[in-house]
Amino acid sequence: MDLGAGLRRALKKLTGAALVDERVVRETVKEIQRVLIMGDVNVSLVSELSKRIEKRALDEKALRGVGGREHVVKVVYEELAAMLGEKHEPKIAKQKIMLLGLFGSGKTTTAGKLAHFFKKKGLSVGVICCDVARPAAYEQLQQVAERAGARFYGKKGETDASRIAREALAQAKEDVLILDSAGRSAFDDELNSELKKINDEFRADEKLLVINADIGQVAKRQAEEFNNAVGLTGVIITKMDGSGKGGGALSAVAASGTKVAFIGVGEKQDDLELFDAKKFVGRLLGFPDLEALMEKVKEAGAGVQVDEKALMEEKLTIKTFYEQLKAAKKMGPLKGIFQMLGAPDIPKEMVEQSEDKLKAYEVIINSMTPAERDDASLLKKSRSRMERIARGSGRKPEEVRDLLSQFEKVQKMMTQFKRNRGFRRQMEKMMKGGFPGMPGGGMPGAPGAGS
Ligand SMILES: Nc1nc2c(ncn2[C@@H]2O[C@H](COP(=O)(O)OP(=O)(O)OP(=O)(O)O)[C@@H](O)[C@H]2O)c(=O)[nH]1
Ligand SMILES: [Mg+2]
Repeated sequence: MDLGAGLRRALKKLTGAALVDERVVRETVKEIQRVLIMGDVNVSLVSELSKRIEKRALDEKALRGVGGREHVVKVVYEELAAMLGEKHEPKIAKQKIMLLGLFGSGKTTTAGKLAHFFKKKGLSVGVICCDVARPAAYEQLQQVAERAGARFYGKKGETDASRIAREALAQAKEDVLILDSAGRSAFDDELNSELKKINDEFRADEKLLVINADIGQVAKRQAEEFNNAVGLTGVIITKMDGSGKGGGALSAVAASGTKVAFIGVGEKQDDLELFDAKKFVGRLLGFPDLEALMEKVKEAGAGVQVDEKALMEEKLTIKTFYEQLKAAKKMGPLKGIFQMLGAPDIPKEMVEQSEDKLKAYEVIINSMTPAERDDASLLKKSRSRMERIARGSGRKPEEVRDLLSQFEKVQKMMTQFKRNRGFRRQMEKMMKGGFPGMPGGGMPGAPGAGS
């Protein structure tokens, strides 16, 4: 599972919980911890991060209801972003940049993008083709350089890449020099020694690993290999416009101890963004930014509020029954939540009762004592109580009986439902996540309620 998906799932624990209390926060943090460690993020980094998340989540604000939920998600978001570093600020000055990476990761394209970037900043740029492995590499970079208005350095037919680097360096007068190296299908000894030789000659200020957002966990190993060879100073993640969420990049960055410098978001020279950790984490979690994420959390929270009321109520009383009836009438039967759990819905005929009838129920209920509202069995046992209520509310005794029989129907339904193991399981599953409304979230399958 990629890191982004894992984190999204961990957060669903939070958004799916009926109540965000200390236990839920701790469980969420534990889950995030597990996901990060499985994602090969450095263990001490993970432990530090989760300690900070837990402390901030529990200390900073009262943890009740939607506010608490949002707060925790925000803390997770901010701490992940902090771990990735802040916004990258490239120096706009004379410098040498070396691009490294495996086949097709986007090195050559990125060389063009960077050339374009520095040209726009008013610096002169030269690009050097040190890819001696692929026959068409020379022409490709030449075209890229031309488009960016950069000077091109290369030597056709040369097999020693370090020699090209040395000669280019001897000639070049440009402010920014960008060296494009050869890729491989996997890191091997040959690439290792080639890169070391180039590095010895070129002595780059920036050694940037180019990785594709799609690659997932192998990013960590790649980062380590390249880092061991030449010592990376940063990472560029390409193809962030594609399906990849860049989860692996988090591990790559953590593993190499560097920061993300840029991200590629398309094939054109303008499709390069300065890395912004907050935006990146937003993408990782499936949302473009914090605001969009908060919006979604609010929505999920709103959904759970209904759930909380309807399902967490330990005891169904006349009062809660009436509230549910009113709520059900307003928004339709509690379909989303009840049916999803395989629960019987509040009977349709009850929900479809007329406004008049609901009004009548209300006056009847208002004539009950608090004890009666809390314990309907008091009424069932006592004819005189029923008559008193009918008199007090100005309704017919049949109406009071009708209300009671409807209440009992629902009560029975709920009792059966709660006793049902399938229901309990589904409840637990729902509390642990799987609540619809989060990215990648699905509805738990609805088993039959009866058994
Ligand atoms: N959508 C998208 N495509 C990209 C991006 N960066 C690169 N590409 C595409 O990825 C493919 C490979 O890019 P190259 O720049 O040739 O990759 P490379 O690392 O130089 O490849 P080798 O030299 O063969 O190792 C090309 O089709 C690029 O257009 C990006 O940010 N977004
Ligand atoms: Mg290339």
